Amino acid sequence: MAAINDFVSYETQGTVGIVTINNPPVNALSQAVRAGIKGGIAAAVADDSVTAVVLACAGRTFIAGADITEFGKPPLDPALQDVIPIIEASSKPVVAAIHGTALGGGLETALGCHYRVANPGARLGLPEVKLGILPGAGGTQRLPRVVGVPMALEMITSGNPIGAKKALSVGLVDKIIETDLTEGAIAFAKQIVEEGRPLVKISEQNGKLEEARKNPSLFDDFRKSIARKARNFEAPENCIKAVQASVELPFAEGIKRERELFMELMVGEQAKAQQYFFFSERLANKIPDVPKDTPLIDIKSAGIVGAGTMGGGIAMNFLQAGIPVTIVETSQEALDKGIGIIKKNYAATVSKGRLSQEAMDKNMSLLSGSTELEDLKDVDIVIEAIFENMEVKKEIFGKLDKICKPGSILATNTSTLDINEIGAATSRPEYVIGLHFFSPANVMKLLEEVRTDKTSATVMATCMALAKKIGKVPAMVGVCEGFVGNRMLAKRGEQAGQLILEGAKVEDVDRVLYDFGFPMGPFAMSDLAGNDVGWRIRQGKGVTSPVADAICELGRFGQKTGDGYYHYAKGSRTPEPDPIVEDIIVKAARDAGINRRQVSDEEILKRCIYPMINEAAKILEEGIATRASDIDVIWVYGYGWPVYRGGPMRYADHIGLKNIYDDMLKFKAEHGDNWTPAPLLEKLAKEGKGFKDL
Ligand code: HSC
Repeated sequence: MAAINDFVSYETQGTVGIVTINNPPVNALSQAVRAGIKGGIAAAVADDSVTAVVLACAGRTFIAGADITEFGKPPLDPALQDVIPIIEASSKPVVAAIHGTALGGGLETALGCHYRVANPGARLGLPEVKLGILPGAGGTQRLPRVVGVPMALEMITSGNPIGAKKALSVGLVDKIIETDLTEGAIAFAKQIVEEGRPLVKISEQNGKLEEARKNPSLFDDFRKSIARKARNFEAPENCIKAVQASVELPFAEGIKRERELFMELMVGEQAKAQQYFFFSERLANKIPDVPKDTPLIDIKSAGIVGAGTMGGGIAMNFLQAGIPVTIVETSQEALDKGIGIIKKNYAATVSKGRLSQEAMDKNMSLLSGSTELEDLKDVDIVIEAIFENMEVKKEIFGKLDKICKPGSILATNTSTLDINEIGAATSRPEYVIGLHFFSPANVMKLLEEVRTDKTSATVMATCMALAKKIGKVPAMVGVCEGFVGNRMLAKRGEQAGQLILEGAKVEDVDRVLYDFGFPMGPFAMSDLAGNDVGWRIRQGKGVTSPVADAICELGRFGQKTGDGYYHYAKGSRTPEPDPIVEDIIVKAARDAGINRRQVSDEEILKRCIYPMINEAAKILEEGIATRASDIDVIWVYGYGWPVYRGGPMRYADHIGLKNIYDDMLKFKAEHGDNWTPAPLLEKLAKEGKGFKDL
């Protein structure tokens, strides 16, 4: 085997030249890899002993894309968009041998090859849109030529990969290799030569574009179909324009257009924020005082206490991952109801075609119910998901401690209670941890994991790995009231409530936050979650909130009762402003001696967002969150913070901490000490720094 450079090698097997990339962990297309591919192809073309070439990757995956760490730095030759045409121009057929994931620039490289073979588990996609950009090395021009325009639009604007079987059916791969991939690819390459099959240059294939040429409204129809999902995002629109160029322009012109549209996005704030977020999500997996090689507990079974909405949703995550679950309720009736809801949820997914009946049956077969905690004695982890009551939780944890085998993890889904205290109710506090799922628990990606003073490294490392296994994105935080997410949310809620007393309309507050990019504003969110939830918590704490309480006293619990902060017509989820609510607010303001006034959209936004940022600064100072970027992960995945703004901490840095600090002082002069800037915010602002500098 001859080394082309440190990351790419060239060897021959009979008449086939093999160019192998070895750039762990994901074979990203760094400058050296690009140079190596160029050199490898040149070596194969110059090698008279070979008639065909295989492009393969060592390690766990085919090329997973451009090297994102090179983005924003001066470009280094050779550019990928220059290397791919060299592959395509090879006088000998080049076969890409795909395993793992061929993503972004990786798939674009494979599309430059004349043929593609893959193993059955391979996944292929163009996820650039998730990084705020578009495929910039020919992907928007070549993919539609292979899979047709509608499918290319879908793949490029969603960024979601497809499996090998699907790829085969649409012509994106030519063969699935069930045995050794490289050997299979070599055999395939030889066969190509023996059969005298052509060098398929995708750039010259126009057949699949014809249909789109006859249907000019296709692009506008597609735009409309993704409008809700793509709201406020810049990249999907440029993706559509680039694919449109593949239909309307000759290949070379289309490539130029792709480049322009790519660069437009690349220099924008959204791309920077989304790329920052990509690394933030991965950084959140790392806990500084938990070494990488910490031994893990093998989680082969789970128990869940409580078959309510949360318990059921949590169970579904485990079932989906193939982990058997025993769910425990206090009565058979409650148990049957809970299991019935899980079944109904799966059935709905089956009817929408998003789950096969077979998969549903398999999931349900992994679920068992019980009314006895004793049935959890052998499980590897228990997650308690009952109502928020410290005494009851302590009692349950005390019992679980005695029932469960040594070494099993005892987790609580509490969103408010002190988990140190819960841990102290057991003889194994080092095995106690918070696993705070977000509702609906089978949908929301975030898992806020809460370490106590005693949680062991093994338990933390196990729960971080477990999150990934059940399809969640974890962030580890410490114990405090509301942990990270809800503690910050409470600050936004306080201001939203205050703003409507001062004169802002409920629908204005919601509109401003919706326009900012949240899926909905705080009042619509409260109506969705149920206004009675907060009411009960306030009653428990002996605190009042005049407007929110008055709304609940009228039985206006939100969408489920048809009325809340808004009115909902029968069977509708569309919020309609309701004069009754306005009357309640006006009266509450009068009682509090507040002179109502016009409140600007700018003030609404600042007053809702800045207190959250200030609270986050306190959270960081207290060491409750490890890094500012972990807070961003929590807000994007748990609360729908728009990812194109990176998260609250990244947004704060974008606005400038000095600007936020100055506004905080202005608000303090008007509204009092609640607005006192956190010492960390003050320090960073005065030093001209951002959270990124911590
Ligand atoms: C692209 O390809 C643009 C093209 O159109 C070309 C444009 C040409 C013009 C360019 C002009 C400038 N780069 O996720 P994991 C790291 S855009 C660098 O935990 P998994 C990751 O940070 C790219 N690093 O593993 C982590 O590092 P850590 C399109 C990358 O097994 C480690 O690898 N491609 C990287 O759960 C392991 O990652 C994508 O968006 C990259 N491309 O998942 C794919 N990808 O250990 C992005 C990963 O230090 N990658 N790393 O924390 C993924 O989706 C996942 O990593 C995989 C593996 C599914 C590949």
